[in-house]
Amino acid sequence: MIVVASDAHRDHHASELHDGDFGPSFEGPERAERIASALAAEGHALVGPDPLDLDLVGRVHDADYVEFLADAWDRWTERGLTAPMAMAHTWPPRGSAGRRPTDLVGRLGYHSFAADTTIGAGTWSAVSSSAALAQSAADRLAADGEAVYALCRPPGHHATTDQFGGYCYLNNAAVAAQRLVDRGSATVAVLDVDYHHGNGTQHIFEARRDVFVASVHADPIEEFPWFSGHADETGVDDGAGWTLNLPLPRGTDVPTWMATLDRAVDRIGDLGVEALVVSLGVDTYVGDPLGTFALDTGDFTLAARRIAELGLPTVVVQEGGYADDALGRNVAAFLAGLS
Ligand code: OKP
Ligand code: ZN
Repeated sequence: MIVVASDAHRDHHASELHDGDFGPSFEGPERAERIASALAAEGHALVGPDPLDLDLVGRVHDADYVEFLADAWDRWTERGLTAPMAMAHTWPPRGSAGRRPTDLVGRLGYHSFAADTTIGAGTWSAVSSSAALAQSAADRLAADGEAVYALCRPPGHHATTDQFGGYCYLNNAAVAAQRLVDRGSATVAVLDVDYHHGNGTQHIFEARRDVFVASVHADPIEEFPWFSGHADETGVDDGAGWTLNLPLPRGTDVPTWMATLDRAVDRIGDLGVEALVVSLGVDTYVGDPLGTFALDTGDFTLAARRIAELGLPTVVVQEGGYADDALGRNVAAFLAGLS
């Protein structure tokens, strides 16, 4: 399978406020390195991305937000701040007017929703490259119909139209889905199997009837991202019925997870969409430090086989997965089941 990958991610090594401790993020460069070497060893062909099309990004994110992300690090240093990571410490109180602060520190709060995600010197270059991988994967799929894997880092599914958080800045899966629409697919499904709810992807597409978003994840009542991903969120306005959330309790066993995946896959099959984007988080792995599900490496192959039964042109976009030692084999196992 074609794997679209880049080294630009290496300069992005963020910090994270994790349960009260501030330290290196779980989402580090090692992740992509492990996946790339495992896939190369399996004989997959690694290719680089084309330059990012900012007009494409502007169809799934607010233009002001993208400009903010691109400039934030320079504005941080120009403001005389010397900390190695730019981050917010204040978010809008519920019911606030929501006016956008002009000062950078206030703007960081306006454009983020979690203290687990910071911006450093190499962040924009990694983020824009990660989105370019998703764009290029979609272009390749549109050209020849063969499934493509985008080794995106940082991940994207938590990034909303105008907020970063959950280690995500630009929504790579949304970029891929939008590209497939722009290249002629009337309808596309995003199937998000990451342990965490893809709140950003839902937010971007919830009022649209051309991109269906289905997600199997830990119940947000007891897990990050806490505030969306409930079963009764089924789409908004024109998008009514075009969002499917299948939350599961922490500690859910593998047979239950597989049966729930089946429900999402069946629904996608019933809708008759023309293309598929898989948001592949492997933090459902039994050994993942951020997850509580129990999938083993072979289960990723079984999951992929089930998804492949849809027979849809498919782009796979990397999301989470933090058991660094097992990341490569888990992703390789999934791709093996797809083809
Ligand atoms: C990103 B993706 C831990 C709490 C906040 C939550 C994890 C973000 C997961 N420090 N971070 O969905 O894998
Ligand atoms: Zn996750």
